[in-house]
Amino acid sequence: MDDRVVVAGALCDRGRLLAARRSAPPELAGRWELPGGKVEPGEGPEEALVRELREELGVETLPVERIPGQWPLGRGRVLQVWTARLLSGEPTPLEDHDELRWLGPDEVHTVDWLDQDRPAVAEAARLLRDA
Ligand code: DCM
Repeated sequence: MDDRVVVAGALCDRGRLLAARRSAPPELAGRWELPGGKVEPGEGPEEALVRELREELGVETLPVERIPGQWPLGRGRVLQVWTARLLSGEPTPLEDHDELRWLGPDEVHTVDWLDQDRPAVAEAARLLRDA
């Protein structure tokens, strides 16, 4: 069974991780996530991540490494997460989000992450701390 993959980015810059607050759909609005979206047919996951972060945040990014594991999202979808570096641009909530926040490794627990994002956020915080 091929699960449909949703990719998300643990976008890091100057020792901080980017958190994005969802504005939709209503059941997810107000919760925080690692920004990303669905991989389209024919697209590679890293290519999809770069596209999604460009569309949603207006930035150019470089995927660095996959955070091990994948997390079920329901309806046959799974979440996979890559760490990514900010190459250019200032993240701006262009679609799907209404607030962005850069969090240091000791601040990542200050926002209400989507449950399915929490293991990857914890690992990203650990990587930031060790960097
Ligand atoms: N999603 C998630 N965690 C993320 C990114 C997305 O749980 N870090 C979920 C929310 C949606 C689905 O993936 O159910 C598709 O995301 P989008 O609506 O942003 O394309």
